[in-house]
Amino acid sequence: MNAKAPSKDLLDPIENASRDEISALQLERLKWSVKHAYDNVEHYKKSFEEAGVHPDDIKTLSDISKLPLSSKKHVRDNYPFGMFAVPREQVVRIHASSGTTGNPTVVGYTKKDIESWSDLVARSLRAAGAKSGQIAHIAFGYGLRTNALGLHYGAEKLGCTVIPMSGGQAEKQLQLINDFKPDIIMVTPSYMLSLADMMKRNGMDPRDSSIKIGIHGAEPWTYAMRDEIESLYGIDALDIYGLSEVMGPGVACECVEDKDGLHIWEDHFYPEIIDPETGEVLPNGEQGELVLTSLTKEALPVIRFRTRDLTRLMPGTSRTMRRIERIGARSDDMLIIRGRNVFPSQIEEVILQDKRLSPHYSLEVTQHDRMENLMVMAEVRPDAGGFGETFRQEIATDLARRIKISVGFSVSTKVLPVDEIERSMGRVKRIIDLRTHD
Ligand code: DLL
Repeated sequence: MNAKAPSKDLLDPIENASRDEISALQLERLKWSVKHAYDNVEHYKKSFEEAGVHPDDIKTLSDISKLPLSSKKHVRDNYPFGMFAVPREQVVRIHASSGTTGNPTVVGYTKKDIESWSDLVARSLRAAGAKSGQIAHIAFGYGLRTNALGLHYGAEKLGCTVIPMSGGQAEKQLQLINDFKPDIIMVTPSYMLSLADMMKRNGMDPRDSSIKIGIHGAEPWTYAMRDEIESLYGIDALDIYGLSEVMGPGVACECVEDKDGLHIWEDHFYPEIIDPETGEVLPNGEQGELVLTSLTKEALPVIRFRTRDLTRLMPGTSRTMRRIERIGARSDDMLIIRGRNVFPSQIEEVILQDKRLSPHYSLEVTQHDRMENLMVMAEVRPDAGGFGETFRQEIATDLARRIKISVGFSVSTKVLPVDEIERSMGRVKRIIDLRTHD
């Protein structure tokens, strides 16, 4: 895998620097970032002191493991601007998460941070196959969240003509896709599927659209889902990753040459994989929770930030920068049913093995007299070869059997008629947990 030819289509030569060069740059930047956080953010000063470490203890890259881990909770606890490492006047942009529970997490950027972010998104888009001069339609929501604006600045930087369509308004999306003829679309994978449904309902074939590249992220999606999107539209569908606290979209992205894992932009972020239970750093290649340290951020440096995303580190391919495996799940997305663990992506894979089932599904967890049950609700495709109750029941029985083999325990299944599963209008919500948690 590592023997693949380097890409000839890099935006930035650093993407293919030697590993020694990358490590040397990382160490120099890590020392700066750790000192910057310690000197300017009360939280880091306090937590370093409690752990008995000082920025001067960072002499090699592996010394990073001496530093305490940080999390979303610390950003929340210091609401709104307590994690900023520069005077507020130097912060040119604020973003915030929706904050459905507790305070929103607030993130800030200096002018230079916005520049780096745009550079990294431009680099990501180029890796995904986008080119200067192409038209890019952005169907992520514009607003407080980092998604759309981050991608927008990067696409402009790359030299694209950007259409800031924003999320929702499916009819308008279709009209602009038809009339403006974008080459690239950026949207969640689940909404990309919803758009294809809408097109078909309006008598359009998604394969006839002008779109050549789909850049998708902000939620987990499987390889089976990628195949589905690629064949529906006849495009290359690439995975882009990021999170607000660490920057926003563009921390890592797949390259069109390999479509196999996401290159993490290691000149700006230092990745580690830890055991989510113990916090121990895991050996190279092992699956665990991704922890990221920013190396260049001014306004909101993050040191050993726990992403909760489960993945593993892999060597580079078309670029020397290492890859993370596609994020199958977040540690907090894991469902525990009758003491057995299951991730929604495992169910998704089994559903998509059956060509009679659409890629839309939802999972409902219930509890009766302490007995927990997982109900998998899938939906028949219009061209499944039947619609009736008996036909759907047959598929449901088969689905239950295959899920049991895959996840190791019994679930209930229901296969609904065409279009009965609620469609994603942005970030999909697949799990309905009706259990009463004490
Ligand atoms: O979702 C940033 C983003 C926007 C990434 C657009 C890609 C495209 P947050 O709202 O802070 O930021 O949510 C971050 O979303 O920790 C993951 O759990 C999940 N996530 C983001 N990208 C992917 C992906 C944006 N490609 C959280 N695959 C992260 C799986 C993803 N999960």
